Amino acid sequence: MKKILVANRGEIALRIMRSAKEMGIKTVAIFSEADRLAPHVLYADEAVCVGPPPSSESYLQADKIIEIAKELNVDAIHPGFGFLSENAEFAVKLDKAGITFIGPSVHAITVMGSKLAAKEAVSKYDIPMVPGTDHAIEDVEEAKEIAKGIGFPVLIKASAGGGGKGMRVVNEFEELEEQMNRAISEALSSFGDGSVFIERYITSPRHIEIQILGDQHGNVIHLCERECSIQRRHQKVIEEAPAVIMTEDLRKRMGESAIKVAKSCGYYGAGTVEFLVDSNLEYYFLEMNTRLQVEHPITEKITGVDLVKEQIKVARGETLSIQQEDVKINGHAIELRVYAEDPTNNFLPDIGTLQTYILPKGDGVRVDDGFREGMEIPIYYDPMIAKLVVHGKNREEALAKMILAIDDYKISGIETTLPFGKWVMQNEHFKSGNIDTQFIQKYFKPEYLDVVDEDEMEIALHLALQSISGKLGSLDGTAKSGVKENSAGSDWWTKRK
Ligand code: MV4
Repeated sequence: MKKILVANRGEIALRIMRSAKEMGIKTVAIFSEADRLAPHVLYADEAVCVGPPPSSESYLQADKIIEIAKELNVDAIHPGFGFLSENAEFAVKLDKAGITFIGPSVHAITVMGSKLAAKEAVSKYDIPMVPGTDHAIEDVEEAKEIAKGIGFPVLIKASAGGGGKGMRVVNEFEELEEQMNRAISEALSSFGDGSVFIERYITSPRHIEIQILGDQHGNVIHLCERECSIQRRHQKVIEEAPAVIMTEDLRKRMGESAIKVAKSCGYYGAGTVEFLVDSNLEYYFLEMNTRLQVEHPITEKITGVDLVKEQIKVARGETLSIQQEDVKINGHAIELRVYAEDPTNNFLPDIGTLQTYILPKGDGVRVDDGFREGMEIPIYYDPMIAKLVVHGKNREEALAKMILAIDDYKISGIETTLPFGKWVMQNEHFKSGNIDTQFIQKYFKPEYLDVVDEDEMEIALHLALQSISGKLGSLDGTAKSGVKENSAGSDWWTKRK
């Protein structure tokens, strides 16, 4: 494998290219017209424009990307996450083109892409599942019988759904019929597939996932867990590893279950098995993600394993370079996703220019990002600017490092989730490890962030220096007036007071 094309953008494209370069493999970037000067384009050995800014016309153009790969003699494509990463059709096309897909088999992607097919596949492996149906139901009378057997509250889920879409909680028998009909028509219109199923509703569960790694020779190991309960609208904001509630025994059992899930679909490459964990520490298989995940760095920190390198080695047909006994947890890692979103305004995306962008530094601090100072955040893609990852010898040290790193991370021009992250790190419930998927809903109020940040004078000074040196606007080539930018900067400064 001499040359890899990364079919992605931003921080994950850079992350993948770094590991490829370390392994002596050449890299090819693809980019949309909105990303001409993006860091991933500048970092790659070669780069090709795939089309206009919208993803559907660029990063999702499977055939075009394969044509580029053929022209440039690319051996393998890494899809990153999102975009084409869990698209079985893309994997089939690559196979036909004689290009290696750095990811699992078409079969694994297909089975785990359907919740009902996944349940069916794992059913022979003695894996704890939430009580419920293992088949699609369309009949309301059947649903009533099943729900009575399970007991209320129940949850209706769409088989083709994802990210919480198409889910409906039903608290009592009287609501069931109406909610069933709504769920079916919603599933039909959103996913073109009206299959739904019913489960017991686990109230306030924790979301804990297990990282697994398999090779093409049947070996599968797990790399411990990530606690991902701090989410809003099914989007993770903070993850940590290991999980506070984990015990040696629970980790062993969940790890073994995750390996069984992987074996049920002949999994190879890096994958993640998601579980719900209830207040009695009972766990239930939820679904499997057949890709590298956003939050993979915290696992890399505590295990010392480079997951991207392992993916590449597995794709080359090599056996895993580590065995289960070699996996040891070293310290504690936390990730904060820095989104261009305003946490004081319902986390609405905040677009604009990164007028100030200064990274935190220090031992145990890793920032995976895809932007530079002066760049605009494109509106076409995910609003994640960066992942701020810290690693300490224990959780207390990791928390302290995270708070300092948030303070040292200077961003102006757009609102971000950094102040929200600091609030979480200082929250008593979070500090004691008392968290579940309802955490933000239960404890967070936007007004908790309405404090004047003492960093703001420092940022104002930075902006003033920038305008004197005429640095602003240099990245997109337009000669912006320093005075104008400076007044935008002070606007920002007064707005927060
Ligand atoms: C559940 C659940 C409670 N009980 N299933 C949400 C996304 C989808 N992947 C599964 N989800 C859930 N399934 C049962 N039987 C609660 C959730 C859920 C959730 C899960 C993981 C992380 C955050 C969540 C937020 C709300 C609900």
